[in-house]
Amino acid sequence: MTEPVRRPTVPLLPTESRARAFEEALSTAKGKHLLLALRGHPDPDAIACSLAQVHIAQRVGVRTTTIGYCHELSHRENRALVKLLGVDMRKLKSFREIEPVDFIALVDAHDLDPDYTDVEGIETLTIVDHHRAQVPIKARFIDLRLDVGATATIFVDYLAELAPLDGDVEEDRRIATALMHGLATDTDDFMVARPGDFRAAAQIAEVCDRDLLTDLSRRLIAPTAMDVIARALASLTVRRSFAMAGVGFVSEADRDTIGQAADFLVRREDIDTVVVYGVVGEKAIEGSLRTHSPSVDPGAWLEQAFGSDDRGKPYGGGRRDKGAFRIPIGFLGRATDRIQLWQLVEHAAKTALLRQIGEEPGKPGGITAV
Ligand SMILES: [Mn+2]
Repeated sequence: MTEPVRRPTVPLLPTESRARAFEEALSTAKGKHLLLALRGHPDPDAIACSLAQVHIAQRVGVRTTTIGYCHELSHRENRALVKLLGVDMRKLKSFREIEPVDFIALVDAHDLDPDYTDVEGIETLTIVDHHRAQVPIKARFIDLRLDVGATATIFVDYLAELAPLDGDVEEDRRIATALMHGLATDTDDFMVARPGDFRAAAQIAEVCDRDLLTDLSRRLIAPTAMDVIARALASLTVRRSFAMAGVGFVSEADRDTIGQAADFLVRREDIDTVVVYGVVGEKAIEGSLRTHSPSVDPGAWLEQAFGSDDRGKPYGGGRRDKGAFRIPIGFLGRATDRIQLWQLVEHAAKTALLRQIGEEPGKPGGITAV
């Protein structure tokens, strides 16, 4: 076979050599225009890695690097990040909206967002990501590491090798701070960080702007999430170290608030596991589990509690310290008496959860019918 094959660099290069290979690929864009095309709603990890790649691209002589995105900066905290760090980002749909793009680069994603248009014929130069590839990926340089909690960790590696950050340079401090923030948000404040993430954080800690980092990590809670948390607190039932809360009806746009409520409640001192559930979009009972109990395996636990659908697929799944479930309510969703519908859901969910923790519903200490 003489056909040239662009092999992914992943299986071929040890991590130490990848920084140089990344630099080499990037230097193909010397004097050219590179578009860092972010996928989905840009998050702190993706934004931080973009800043790092722009920094390295400047060093190798890329003429212009544009950071582009096509979906809103959705959380106020992400907008705050962009503002506080003065990140120059361009919202665009068509690649023709900006000066001609010579090459594309992807960070924290391994395929181009399908919502971009006029992308044909432009080569993807580099892909740096930490998500398992769901689709075949193609680029001149690929670094896909599944053993890190954030793409920021990979960029800390590159920077150390290619363009060490200097604590006396404002721009360098800004990049380090963004990377630290990306690392923190992608690893749930290092709770699920891997050894590589800790090493990366240690490497950039000295260069970070501590005040700016504090401002960035003052997490905001959306009013809708606050409302769902309030409902969860009002309906909280605690049994030994287990807690559960039903939050009623939640719109599809606000489904993440159920997980946020669970994140909040699991911090209660006397419990180690919590399940928060609600009816989302009048279509399904959805719930989130959070635990720091060593004996609770979220996936197995939820499967035992709620079982499986007709095809044998469990309603719930999870790993490590979190899990989620979704049980379609089908025709019942059309019921116009929402109070009754909720009572039914609440009863079914509580019954299943109490059985799972070994309490017989309806018996003293259990629940009584509403
Ligand atoms: Mn990430």
